[in-house]
Amino acid sequence: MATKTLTHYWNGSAQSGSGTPIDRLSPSTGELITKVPNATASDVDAVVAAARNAFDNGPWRHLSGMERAKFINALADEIEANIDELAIYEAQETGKPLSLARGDVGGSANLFRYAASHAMQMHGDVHTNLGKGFTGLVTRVPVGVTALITPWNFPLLLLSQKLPFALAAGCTAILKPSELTSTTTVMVAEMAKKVGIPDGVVNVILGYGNTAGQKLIEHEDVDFISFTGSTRTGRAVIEASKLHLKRTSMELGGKSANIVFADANIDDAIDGVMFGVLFNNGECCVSGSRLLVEEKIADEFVAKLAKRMSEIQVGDPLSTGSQIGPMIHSGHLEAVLGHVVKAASQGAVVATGGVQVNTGDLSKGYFVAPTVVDKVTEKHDIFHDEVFGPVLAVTRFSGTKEALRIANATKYGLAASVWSKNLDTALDMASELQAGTVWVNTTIDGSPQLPGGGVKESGFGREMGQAGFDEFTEVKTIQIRTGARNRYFG
Ligand code: TXE
Repeated sequence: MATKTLTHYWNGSAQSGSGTPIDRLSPSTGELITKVPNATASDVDAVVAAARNAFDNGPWRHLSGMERAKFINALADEIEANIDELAIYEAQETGKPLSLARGDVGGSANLFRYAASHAMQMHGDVHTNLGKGFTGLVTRVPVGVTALITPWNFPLLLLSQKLPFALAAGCTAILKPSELTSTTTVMVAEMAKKVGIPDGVVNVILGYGNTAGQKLIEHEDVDFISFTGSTRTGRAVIEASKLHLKRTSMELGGKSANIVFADANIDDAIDGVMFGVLFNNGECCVSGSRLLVEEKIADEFVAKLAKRMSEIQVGDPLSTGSQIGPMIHSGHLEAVLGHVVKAASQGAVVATGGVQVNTGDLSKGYFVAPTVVDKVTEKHDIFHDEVFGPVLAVTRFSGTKEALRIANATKYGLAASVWSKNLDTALDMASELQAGTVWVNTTIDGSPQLPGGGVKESGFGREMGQAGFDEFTEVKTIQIRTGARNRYFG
């Protein structure tokens, strides 16, 4: 595909901006694939002014929920109609296999449809038993101008966990994608225009996080920041939000465990563990990057797993048959391999992988062989650090109590999976695991109705489900007295 040149987008039209463009090179081939403008402070002021004006003075928040739902559903139709193009750009820029990118596009359309149903159901409560002549209305109103900041691993899908919910609530939005993966976000803004969403409701600002992003989160006229990304940047966002006491929602990093008991269906568990750590090249916030396996089955389980992992097809994301693609950029490739080298130097055992794959067609990309690091304990850094690649850290345990202690022994709390056919074991674990989501005999599963999010240093706030919609609303109470006033001063 030819190089794509992007522009910012506000007030319903493309805006070239004034900063020096950023070159996005393919993580598979090193070719220039996208030119991305890098917003200046005045570009950020302009995009925020557009969103502010559309919220304060535009029609969007005054439309009926039914009307907003029609627009959001039309956007879902557009996303589906453009699945081929959207998926290719996603696969090219992120390095995820094309089949997975197509799944992300379909999942995104579903999120828009689900969120549209919330637009129609947004309502409050009426209190009529507060005493004679006293009525209370507890209403839900849109939170206002929202900044939706997304990372590079699922550009469209993570945007779709935010944008349609913001739109359903009547908010206006400024989308800030990663400079590495901006194309599909701009395409969504263009589609919003095409389906007739009023100008200024969906806007995009492009560029680096520490300049464009930082200016955006500090801006007085942004009311709410919905952020997905690293825990380190999440802290910076919270710090900036203190300036004007903005509300925030944080979807941050993780070190999720797949916990396999001896009574599990072992073949299902092996498949689940592989899916958990290899899904999206391992660049996934809920990645099952730790395996906790019961001691009595551990040797056999790890041997089988390592063999299966070594057979995975690593390749160009656009080639059929590739099961995982390259890391997002060269610095990340080095970081991922560095975690493995450090683990080995601290005494863990690399059972398979741990190397770059750079032969033949893959010589110019950032490919990592699926990796299993065995005999990991809480003393090893790899037990705690988010690797964000196809690297599994294996720890053995004996019994439910120890499994639980080891599972909870990280600063993160995004997700966990339990593999057991014993209902008592599964439910006891599920209730005590410190995680926003627990899967039982499945992993990285879900549906738009089910909220996701973290505890501990994985963040706060929820996306999807009723809870995800509520994030974009504010509760407003209206108290009405009728009849003669019971005078205080007589
Ligand atoms: O994320 P950042 P990065 C983890 C993962 C990865 C690491 C670094 O371990 O290796 O984070 O990735 C914008 N003000 N995750 O550096 O920096 C940025 O432009 C405002 C986990 O890419 O958190 C991008 O749009 N915005 C994660 C978004 O924040 C700022 C997914 C995320 O970037 C900003 C991705 C600032 N000061 C990485 N600095 C997950 N939970 O899925 C950056 N940004």
